[in-house]
Amino acid sequence: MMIAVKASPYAFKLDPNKVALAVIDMQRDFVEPGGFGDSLGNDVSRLQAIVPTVQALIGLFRQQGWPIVHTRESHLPDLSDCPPAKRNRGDAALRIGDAGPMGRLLVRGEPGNAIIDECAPIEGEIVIDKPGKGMFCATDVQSQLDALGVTQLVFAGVTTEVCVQTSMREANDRGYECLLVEDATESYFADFKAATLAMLTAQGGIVGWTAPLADLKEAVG
Ligand code: TIU
Repeated sequence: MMIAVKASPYAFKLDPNKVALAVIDMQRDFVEPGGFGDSLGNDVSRLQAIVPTVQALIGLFRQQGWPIVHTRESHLPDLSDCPPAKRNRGDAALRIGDAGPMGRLLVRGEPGNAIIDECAPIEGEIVIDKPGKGMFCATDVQSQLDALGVTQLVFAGVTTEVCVQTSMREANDRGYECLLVEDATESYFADFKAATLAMLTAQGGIVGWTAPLADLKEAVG
């Protein structure tokens, strides 16, 4: 039985047997001082405000027994999966792979690359290390979702217009119905978040739907 969630631009029909949550890049590298996001000159404190909401959303999916995918933006220690075009981008003092206060920036296994404790995956949840912004680029997430029969993805995480939007667009092109939880995502730039929500839902939901957590919770009951 479908669950109608009040959403923009119109109700999202959630299928409890086909839905999964995708929590994008809730990592120390983006949320804490001394990580990759900070090295790019961003105010990382903006992202910390959504942590309780992301936690509550994860809790809702756990309570329902629905699948959860956690992603990490990360590179192998030898950076063989980091194109020079990515590593050389920008003019920051520290680049991907350089040593920062939480270890090497955006490198798999380093302390700063971990998902923050509040959102940490538990046994049985899918964890995807991705070298790109989108979750489908150079990962096996699609086959893992196929194995579970997932056709709908609820999105949360950081940052709204970079890894979250890219992942949602990739998912939309692969045929998933996508719902972004408005207060469980954040950007370093308030106006970019607002613009992203608007552009995803324009034209009858050209990329998908958005809704606040309260409306998802109310619908799920
Ligand atoms: N810089 C920025 O806004 N984001 C990223 O580099 N990665 C993610 O969004 N995870």
